[in-house]
Amino acid sequence: MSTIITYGTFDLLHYGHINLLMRAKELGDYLIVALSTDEFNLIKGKKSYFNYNERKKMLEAIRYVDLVIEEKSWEQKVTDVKKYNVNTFVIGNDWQGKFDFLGEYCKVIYLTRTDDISTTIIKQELGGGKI
Ligand code: C2G
Repeated sequence: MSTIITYGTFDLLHYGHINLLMRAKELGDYLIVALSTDEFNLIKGKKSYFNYNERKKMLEAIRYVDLVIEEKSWEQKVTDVKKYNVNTFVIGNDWQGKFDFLGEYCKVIYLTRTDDISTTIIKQELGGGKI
């Protein structure tokens, strides 16, 4: 069984997230999503609209996702890769190169981000009254 792991906040879930998760799952058999906790989001400088439990519930409903775990720190990735016997680490190419160090433990793949959609765009357009 080939295990994939990816990390993120996944707030205001949208088709860019789904594209990422779908392609990640195509790379193996079992997809783990390490979901940023509300506390870690603050460290990342992010404030999510949905809290951790709400975001977890939505991710667990996605057919590509097999397990959701907490992402609490920048430093947990090597531990996670070992703990879950991960074969491939996957993330969007907005992080290109940032996690190459994981190559010592597993494959590292950066997938192309989906254009013209982001949580920030959604917030700006809704916040600006543009429905
Ligand atoms: N994503 C994408 N296309 C978009 C928006 C997001 O492919 N239009 C991808 C991102 O590249 C990331 C995943 O969806 O792989 C989750 O996006 P975020 O929630 O923004 O993740 P981020 O805050 O970058 O967290 O330790 C790593 C961090 O936790 C990553």
